[in-house]
Amino acid sequence: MENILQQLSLCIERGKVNKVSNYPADMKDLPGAIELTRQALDQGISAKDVLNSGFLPGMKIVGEKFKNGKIFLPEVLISAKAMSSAMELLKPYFHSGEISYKGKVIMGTVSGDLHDIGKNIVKMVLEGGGWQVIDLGTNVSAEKFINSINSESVKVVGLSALLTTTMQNMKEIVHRIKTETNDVIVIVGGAPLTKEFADSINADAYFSDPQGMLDFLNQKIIL
Ligand code: B12
Repeated sequence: MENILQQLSLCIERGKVNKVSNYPADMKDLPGAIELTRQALDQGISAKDVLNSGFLPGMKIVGEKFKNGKIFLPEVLISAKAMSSAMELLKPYFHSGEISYKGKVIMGTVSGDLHDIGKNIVKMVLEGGGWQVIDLGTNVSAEKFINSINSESVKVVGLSALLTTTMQNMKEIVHRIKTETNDVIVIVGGAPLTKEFADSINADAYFSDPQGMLDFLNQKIIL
């Protein structure tokens, strides 16, 4: 069992989607994340073990390598593709309740801002870490965040901004979330932000990379 889950983890880390994919070249013709997930489930390995000992360790390595500058954006995207393709096979187990997410997080790019590449990467890394992400997309207003927090009963929100102008909208959105909802943790990120700015708008935390947010959620938050 350990062997197949280690192979699965490696496929996710290296971005090997399935047997027919030629990437990465040194894994050509080997089974990929999809085949190994199917094989593990067919062998009677529980979906929970496949998730916890196959998917999560692979994406954890990816998140850490990206944080430390050892890999770059394209590699993260390829790993995320391997993970999300194989994750399709686990979906029925989430629906049946056999496996559950660690918790739910709302993500969105703030009003006026259409940049979503960074936000989408954060989303993929969080999903790869076992969190369910409700993605509100781009140009998201305070109302939309607040409505979603209430209707989905979510306690963590991640806001992204890429423009120095829309950073200012973030201030208003954080303020409204803090005053119009109860005990919601607001995490902010995006290239122009700093920890000082995050503190000045009363955000609960700032991270420059997805792994920082994932580590924070895993360590600090029990939902
Ligand atoms: C791609 C891009 C676009 C694309 C966006 C496509 C898309 N779907 O996202 C398009 C062409 C639409 C675009 C439009 C504009 N852009 Co633009 N764009 C960029 C560009 C080249 C890359 C941004 C990017 O995706 N980076 C890669 C991602 C992975 O990085 P990231 O977003 O920072 O995310 C990482 C971290 O910050 C963090 N993170 C991000 N969000 C969050 C959230 C949380 C909670 C956490 C924890 C972490 C986190 O994790 C991510 C992964 O590590 C940058 C320049 C540059 N090289 O950065 C300009 C840039 C951001 N754009 C700029 C500008 C000015 C514009 C426009 C105003 C141009 C115009 N005159 O029309 C418009 C604005 C449109 C709008 N209303 O939003 C300026 C901003 C300048 C400023 N000071 O504000 C930049 C810096 C270019 C420049 N040098 O002038 N842009």
